Amino acid sequence: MSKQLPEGFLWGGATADFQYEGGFGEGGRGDLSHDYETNGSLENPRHHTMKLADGKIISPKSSFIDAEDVPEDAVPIYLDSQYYPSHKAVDFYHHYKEDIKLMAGMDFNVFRFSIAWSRIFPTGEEKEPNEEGLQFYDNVIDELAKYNMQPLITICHDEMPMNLAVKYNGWANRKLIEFYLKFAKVLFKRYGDRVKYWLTFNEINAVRGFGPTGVRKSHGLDRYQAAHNMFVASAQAVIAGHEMMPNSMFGAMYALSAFYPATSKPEDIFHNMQQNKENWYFVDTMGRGYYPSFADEVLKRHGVLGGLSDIKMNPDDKEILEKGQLDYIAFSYYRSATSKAGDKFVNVGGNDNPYLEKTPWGWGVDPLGLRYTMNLIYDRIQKPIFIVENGMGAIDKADENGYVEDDYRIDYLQKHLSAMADAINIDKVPCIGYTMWAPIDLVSLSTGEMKKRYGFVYVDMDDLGNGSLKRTPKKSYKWMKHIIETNGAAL
Ligand code: BGP
Repeated sequence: MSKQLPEGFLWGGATADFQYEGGFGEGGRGDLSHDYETNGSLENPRHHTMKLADGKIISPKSSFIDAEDVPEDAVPIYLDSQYYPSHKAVDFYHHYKEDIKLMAGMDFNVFRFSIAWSRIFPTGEEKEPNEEGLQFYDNVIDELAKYNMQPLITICHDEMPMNLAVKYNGWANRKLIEFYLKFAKVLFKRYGDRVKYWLTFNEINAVRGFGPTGVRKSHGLDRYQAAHNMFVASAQAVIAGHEMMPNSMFGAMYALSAFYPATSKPEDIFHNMQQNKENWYFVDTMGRGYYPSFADEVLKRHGVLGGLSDIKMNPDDKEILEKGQLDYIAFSYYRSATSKAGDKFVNVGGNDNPYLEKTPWGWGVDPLGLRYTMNLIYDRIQKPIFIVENGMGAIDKADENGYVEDDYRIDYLQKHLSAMADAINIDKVPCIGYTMWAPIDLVSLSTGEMKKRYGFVYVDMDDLGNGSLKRTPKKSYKWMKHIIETNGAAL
């Protein structure tokens, strides 16, 4: 079966402002929760560290730390004498013309990026937006237009202005809906004439962004109250967006690893169905416009014993969710994992699958899992899908010119894109496009380091932010250009 994709398929790359942009403290940018994000490792003190009441300094191992694991008395300390992941990242802020030209060199026709909320509203509470911040993204969008590349804008990629995190404790507070909607409408008004595709949230099922450290919560009322507030914010943005931009299309993005039952034991298969409901809770509510029948069951599993009746809702929330349901379902896919009876319920991760090779970070490499996930989502929601993150984090070794022979990345992508083409051409799953994470090397979210590289283009910078920032195409750069210019036929 041909791998050639339908005419108009969108091929591109995906990034996130705090991992890519830099420009910290420039152009009126306020502090973001991810400037304090608990990334990092003790051996790499540049990452977000926290001070305990007794003065002890801790540096949580990763941004995937759960709020429950952060000591009550911990407060983020802001070692501005040290390099933080989001402060310089790889400086897209000053390199955007060069980077967009490099992406155009691969025949990209779409580029996914997020708007740093605190560039537009530094504290989140201002009445008027920051013009310098708006101007930066105007420049990016206009530069993309020079190469006929469509913007795919993520309104909120896990973060928020630090002030909102500290003052309101993030999304657990319904006030965030009002702040978010003000932010979104400013974007629609300013960019709506040039932007068709929007994502209201990144990986909303991870529910990140609590308190000053941006940690996530995997259990408890806060998590699911925050999720509800985000559902309402997303739906209201979709409603407003459709009114202000009649041709716009809205998705939200979900972290979707494929979960398989660890064995054919009925208990494992049943548990796996329950495990998948952890994510369908989010996909169904926003993709169909109402909470699924099993919502109470998921909530009770996570300590919300009264189910949906424990979640604070306004009388018109139900109608808002229905009217503001998504136009398409976007997701990130990196790996698959297994689950078995008795396992803790998680929204990503799961157990090792012994049948899969692993990346250096232990992520199971499973191209067929991508085709499987595409089918699962489409069968469930019957709306187009959009793969907005997929890629391989690897330890790239550059030669003296910065060139990397990344055959392993070509292999990973070839297999995943081939599986994607089968889902589209054989299984008839409608897919709007594919944006690879991440076209230009940038800072890893879970480690806060440069070591874990994804790009088609190598960036000369180390884990402590030292380097020339020189960009050098890797071997995969030319390979991807050929795949795109044949619209997949060369897969
Ligand atoms: C997803 C995030 C991206 C990106 C990706 C890769 O969860 O949406 O921001 O970071 O993970 O993960 P990492 O950077 O940890 O390798």
